[in-house]
Amino acid sequence: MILGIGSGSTIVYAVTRLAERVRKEGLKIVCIPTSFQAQQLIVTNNLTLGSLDTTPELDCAIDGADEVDDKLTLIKGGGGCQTQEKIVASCARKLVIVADSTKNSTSLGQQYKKIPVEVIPLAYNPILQRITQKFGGTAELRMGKMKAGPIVSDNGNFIVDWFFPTGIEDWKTVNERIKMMPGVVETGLFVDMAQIAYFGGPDGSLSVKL
Ligand code: DER
Repeated sequence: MILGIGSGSTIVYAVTRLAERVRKEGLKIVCIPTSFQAQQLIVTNNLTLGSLDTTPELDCAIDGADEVDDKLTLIKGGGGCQTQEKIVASCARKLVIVADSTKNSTSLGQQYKKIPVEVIPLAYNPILQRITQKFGGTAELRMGKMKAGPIVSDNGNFIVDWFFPTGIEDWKTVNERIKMMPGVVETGLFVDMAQIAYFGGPDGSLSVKL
């Protein structure tokens, strides 16, 4: 199997379990990373590291999410990795989301209030203005906590966080219009990409959204 490996904290549990099964069952799996973090996760778990250069068609990708609505529209990018995550997910026949139950919403914005947008550094200020002028809400450049200045993505870009207003339903159109803004690299809106989402509850329960 050619398997995309997402980024964030929840994926760590999935990769740990995957590595256990590969060891015990001798599964033949090539893992495609979606970030430097995912690459380190694959290597430190002694899984086979692959790339889109050699295997551009994946059987499946497993990833986390910041929020999942009832149409399986996702907000991703809480960890600033949405660009490579979306590329890898687009190459996979199936995108499987693993998250805790706090990510499970009926509509976006109930629990997670922002949409990350990766932008070319030159364009961050015009995009901050344009997004809020066109769609409302507020937007800010994501600043580092343990690094002076803005955070820099794995691709050398900035992240703009758009705190969107309530009432938006047509995420497909919003996503397309933001993507068309000069300087936007990728949004954290994953529309019509995921086929299934598994949510783990604090009591160890499991719920599934299809
Ligand atoms: O940055 C990302 O897209 C991550 O996958 C994020 O959406 C989920 O991270 P978490 O599993 O740490 O909540």
